[in-house]
Amino acid sequence: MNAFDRIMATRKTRGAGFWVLIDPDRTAPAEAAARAADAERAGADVILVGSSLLISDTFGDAVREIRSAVKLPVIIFPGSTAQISADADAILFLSLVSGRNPDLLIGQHVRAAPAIKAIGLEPIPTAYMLVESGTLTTIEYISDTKPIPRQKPDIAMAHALAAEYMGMKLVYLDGGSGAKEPVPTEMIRACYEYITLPLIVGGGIRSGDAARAAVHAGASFVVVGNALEKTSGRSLLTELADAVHSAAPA
Ligand code: 1GP
Repeated sequence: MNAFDRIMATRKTRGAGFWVLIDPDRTAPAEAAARAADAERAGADVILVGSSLLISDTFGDAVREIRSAVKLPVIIFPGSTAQISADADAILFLSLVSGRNPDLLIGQHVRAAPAIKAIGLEPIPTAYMLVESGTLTTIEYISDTKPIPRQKPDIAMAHALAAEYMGMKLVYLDGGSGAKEPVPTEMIRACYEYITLPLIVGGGIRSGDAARAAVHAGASFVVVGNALEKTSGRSLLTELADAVHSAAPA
């Protein structure tokens, strides 16, 4: 089964998927592997690996060590064409559709696609939408794009529908790593009710309650990164996994 089918299967069997994001810039490869194994034990469904800005040169090592530590799908969440590895199961082939930066809409994709094909990595076409989060996030600064205003669910709906009509397979509503506020539940719900694509939601989710609220509003997959880096993470991991798996769109 390919990675896309595996993630869709977890959505079917568990209601929603809990995805743990590991930033190779903030976690040395051996520690990244240990954190991925902890996440797997706690019930995570996917390990995402990536960073909107990569300073270190350990990306390849991190993906390889994580791959050997877990059976879960290891999926790249790339910040640039530098983040490609044959050791991953798949890559979110992201187009930053909420912005108007052509390099992040199509430019980097043209440069990356031949390399992705050559190494046999599975691309998962994903519309990436950056949502205002109450602080200037790294992704907002680096991408040089304006996030969708928090009080404008209609803007998110129109972008999500355009992405669906363009043939994307997933829509990622992201406040950006370290977001002050998670994506508003009203915006998640508005997109959930308007389109048929599964929604990934992340950025600023730090508790089971916040994760549960995202799933209630219609998220199929919830991503948590930052909050798990700040503690040893194990009890929070279990809390988050249980919250995501016991919630359902209401
Ligand atoms: C960022 O959605 C991810 O792109 C995760 O965000 O690090 O704030 O959990 P956090």
